[in-house]
Amino acid sequence: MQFVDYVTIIASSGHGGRGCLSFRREKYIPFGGPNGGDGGKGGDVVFIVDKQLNTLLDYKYNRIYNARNGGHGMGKDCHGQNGEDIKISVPAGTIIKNKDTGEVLADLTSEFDTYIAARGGRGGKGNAHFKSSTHRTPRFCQPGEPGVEVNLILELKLMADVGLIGLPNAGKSTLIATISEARPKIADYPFTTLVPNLGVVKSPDYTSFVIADIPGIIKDAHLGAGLGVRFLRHAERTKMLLHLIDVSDMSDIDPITSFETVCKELDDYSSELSKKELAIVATKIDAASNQENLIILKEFALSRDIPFFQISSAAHIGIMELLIYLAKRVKEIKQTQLSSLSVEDSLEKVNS
Ligand SMILES: Nc1nc2c(ncn2[C@@H]2O[C@H](COP(=O)(O)OP(=O)(O)OP(=O)(O)O)[C@@H](O)[C@H]2O)c(=O)[nH]1
Ligand SMILES: [Mg+2]
Repeated sequence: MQFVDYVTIIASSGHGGRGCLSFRREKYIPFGGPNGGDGGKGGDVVFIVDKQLNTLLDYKYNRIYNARNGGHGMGKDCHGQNGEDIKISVPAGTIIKNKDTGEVLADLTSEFDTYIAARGGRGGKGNAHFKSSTHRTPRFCQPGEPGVEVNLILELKLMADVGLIGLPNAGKSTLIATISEARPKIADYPFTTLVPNLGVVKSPDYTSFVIADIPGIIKDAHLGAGLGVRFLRHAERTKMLLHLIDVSDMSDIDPITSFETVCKELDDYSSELSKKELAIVATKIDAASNQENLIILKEFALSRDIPFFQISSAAHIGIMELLIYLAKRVKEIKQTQLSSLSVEDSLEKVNS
């Protein structure tokens, strides 16, 4: 399936129905009084999260969404029909922005989160609404309120706990295929992975977390080299990053240069991202006959106090240790985030 993480759409809500001007006319009932009903409300445009989805593909080609108008009010106090809402299902992690101002309108992260992007116009009041003891024959009614049209940007930032980053061919897709049910394409040429892949990892303590394989980053990616850095937006919401570095004999790049190249691109993309918790993973150690690169990288990680792991996805070496560590850290980071949120909440309550 094609992965689309950025689309622009036009959404308009329905016009409210017109109120009705009418009087009761029946045999033997003179001066029956006003009985014009109210108009129906215009339909809303509503976004709702559907966890089954993981792309915005549906909205790439269908870009215009119009909710239905409200029905007009009718005589005999009949209310016009309310216009039907349009429900637009989006994947979790969709950010909705106003295209004209760039303002973030909503960030839909959990299942069934909803956002009303365009509210339907109110129906106009019929003349029955305006009768009073002093005004018994109101000969007026209200028109319905117009709907609104909004230009929106939908941007998807995947909701993963751990992001895999590294140069092309570092072994990112092989690792995600080893530890989850995800089956990305794997090959010995750069840029095999062209779009991010998600995998659910069942860790040894029976908890699970989501891992994202982010397409390879190369020098000058922020200037558009290779696939560029646009997929790095999917690393922004992760709790931590795993930086994979090939230390096998096949690698023709020194591990520290490899590390620094990717870090520089992260930093140029966003300083927030480069501050994210990181662990270094030396990959393909089954094919490292001379362990020079491995030792250099390990010493480098130790000197910088960065957690270090060495694995071989092919020979299944070191995978379990890595999983135990990831499950533990993801859980701890989630807990700190939750407790800092509740502290913020209680501070807000005290202030208000
Ligand atoms: N010997 C050995 N080869 C591996 C291992 N892991 C990956 N490879 C090989 O390395 C090559 C690249 O692996 P991928 O998993 O496609 O690398 P990637 O980082 O996803 O690459 P891009 O998608 O291009 O960024 C493939 O030929 C894999 O078979 C490993 O643990 N040992
Ligand atoms: Mg890949």
